[in-house]
Amino acid sequence: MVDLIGKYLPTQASAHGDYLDHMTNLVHWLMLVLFVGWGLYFIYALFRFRAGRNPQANYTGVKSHVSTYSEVAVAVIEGVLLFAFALPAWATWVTPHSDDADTVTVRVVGEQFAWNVHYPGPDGMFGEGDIELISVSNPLGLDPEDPAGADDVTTINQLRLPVDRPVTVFLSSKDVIHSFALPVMRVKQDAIPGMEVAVHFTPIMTNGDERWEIGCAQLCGLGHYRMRGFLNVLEQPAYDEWMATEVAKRMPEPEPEPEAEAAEGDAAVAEGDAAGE
Ligand SMILES: [Cu+2]
Repeated sequence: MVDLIGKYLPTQASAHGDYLDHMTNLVHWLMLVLFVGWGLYFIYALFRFRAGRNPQANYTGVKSHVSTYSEVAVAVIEGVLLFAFALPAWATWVTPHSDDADTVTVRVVGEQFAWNVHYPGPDGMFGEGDIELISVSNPLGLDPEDPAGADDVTTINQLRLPVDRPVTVFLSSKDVIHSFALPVMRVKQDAIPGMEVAVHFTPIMTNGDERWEIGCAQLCGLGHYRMRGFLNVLEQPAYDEWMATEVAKRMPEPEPEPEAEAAEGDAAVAEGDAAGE
């Protein structure tokens, strides 16, 4: 069953994904048993209670307790799946990562029909935003005056993450309910206007040549079908390089004055030395 289902599942690339796939397998085993069981019973009932053999209806009904026992058994198995597997699993991926310093934090804001991605930049702080400032060129409404936002990096439909580091996505929406789906990360979470929901996962492999999608898993309007982004998981150096390039685009000359002064000072000293000799 694991292999059979695995064949149809997308790549599994997150730390918690195997657990979830394991649960999917267990649920499918239960469904297979129920499907075959009910199917056999249906055929048996067609044959056993056929009109030819039962010209007169029987008003007493079934006296055996088999059906009660089997239903209790199914309920018990479902209870085990829920309490022993599903709830503990859910608890692990709604619990924030313990290592704060290592966690990559990203904001993702859904809109009709795109995913806005917002990185806090080197200072680790998200710049403030304001609904009033939202425009075509500023889809997140970031405040250009806010120093915390000066080094922030934003992208549309492109989520880049480093491999093997815990990730927390703060998810929200600008308009209607969307659903942030990263199939390869086994992540799916509704993006709800007015709420910020934290999503925790850890990518354990890079995407290499594969194209990994960000899907919207909630019918959100006419353009829902094209609300599609891409997830790139990179090695740490490649990620750092990309981030540095993006930051440089937004802050073309980081602290130009002190550097220039220092250079001038050095030159003056050099000239002085030369004159002294
Ligand atoms: Cu959507």
